[in-house]
Amino acid sequence: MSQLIEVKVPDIGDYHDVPVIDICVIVGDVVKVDDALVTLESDKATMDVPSSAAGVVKEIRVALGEKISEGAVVVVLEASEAAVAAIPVAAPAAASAASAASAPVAAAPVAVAPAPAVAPPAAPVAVSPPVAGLAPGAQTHASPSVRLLARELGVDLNRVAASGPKGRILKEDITAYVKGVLTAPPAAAAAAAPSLGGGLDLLPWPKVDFAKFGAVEVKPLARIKKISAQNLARNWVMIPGVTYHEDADITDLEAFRVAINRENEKSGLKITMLAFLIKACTLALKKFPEFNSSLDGDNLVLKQYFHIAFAADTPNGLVVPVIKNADQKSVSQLAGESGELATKARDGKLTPGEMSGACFTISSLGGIGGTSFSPIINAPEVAILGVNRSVMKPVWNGREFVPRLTLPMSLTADHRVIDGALATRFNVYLAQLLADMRRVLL
Ligand code: CAO
Repeated sequence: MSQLIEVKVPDIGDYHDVPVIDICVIVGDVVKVDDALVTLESDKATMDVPSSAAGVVKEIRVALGEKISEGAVVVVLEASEAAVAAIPVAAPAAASAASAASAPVAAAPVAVAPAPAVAPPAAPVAVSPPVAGLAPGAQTHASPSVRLLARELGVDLNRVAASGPKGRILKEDITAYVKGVLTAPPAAAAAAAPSLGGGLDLLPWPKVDFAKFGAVEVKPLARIKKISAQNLARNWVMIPGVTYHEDADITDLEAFRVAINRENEKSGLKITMLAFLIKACTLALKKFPEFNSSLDGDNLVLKQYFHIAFAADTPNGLVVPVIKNADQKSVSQLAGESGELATKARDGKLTPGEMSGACFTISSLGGIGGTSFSPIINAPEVAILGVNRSVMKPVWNGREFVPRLTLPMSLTADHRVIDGALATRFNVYLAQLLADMRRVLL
């Protein structure tokens, strides 16, 4: 059994003679409850007239541009028995004869069968649903033309950020969404789906006209910043990195460094803390080989060489030169080579070969300050060590507090390869080496 239902313009407040700007169904369309049938646009608002029932569109009673008011029949639907049964459940305003009686729209009576568990078959009621554009809690708000555009472009409206009034999705929002997808870094977009189980469902980047709020200056990003931004974004999103903190007592090491540098003042060679860190890290990598590895599909590639990278701050952005076979070099050689590479980095003269092949990276902010941070792993490496400025701290030696020079270390490790216990063991060992570099000889 099927019934004909006239869907009418519901109560739309004080609006009269509102033009129809869109008709989003054609005869024969199958519609569900709340599907938009037509869109009306007054001088102040755009409103969808949603379907009050599920069924098949038999007749469209309005034309584009026609001006209609509350109570005008928009569409005639042929509802199946099941579809009709759904009407009062889906539309609470029409669920009782009382509310129907007080409904402002004098609709043609239709047979409505409420859910049997709730009530016996009710008297015919008017079907006058709320207007979707005005109803709170409705799903996505978009005019049919916008919906049509989204359908044509294969855009899921639930993913589009709305900028229109009352959360309405506009054509520009669809355009911005599509642009965002097309300009997303290909590596992140392509790689995210398989490893993260269905993609990230990220919203498009917010587009703001900053000049609306005050004066601005637009500066194109330096080439290095653009490249590193893409790498950093991918690494941040794709690596489950956890940062572990440890304090290393470098009181004796710093005293030794200062003494050696004083001794060598004339030669000009300056031993840096970074050089000691590189040395200590090569030993820690040898003791904990997982740190000297890379993920390659289902394999873990364990490297038998020890190339250490260090982040260098340059006027154009961050670059990461690499000291090859650092384990085979003395601390003096490491100091000399890192100094040369840092100078080349600042002058923009590093070759690609000097920036590739790293196993592990050190990011030293010690010359600047800070107490801790969370460095981002430089893929395909699996860990990075960050250090900040060393400070004197009172340390309890069992009898009293003594002043010790303490180096704050922040180690970020890829949890897919290195768990917390291993990372902490690595940190503790590194701190032991720095506390007493004689251990390097062992
Ligand atoms: N604690 C206290 N002082 C420190 C220190 C530490 N951990 N590390 C360095 N210093 C001191 C140095 O001894 C030096 O002092 P003097 O001039 O009195 O000798 C001063 O700070 C400057 O050191 P530096 O940072 O220029 O030199 P470096 O060898 O320690 O580091 C380099 C070289 C290239 C790592 C560094 O210049 C640099 O670019 N660091 C920034 C790295 C960075 O930006 N990381 C962030 C990456 S994530 O955004």
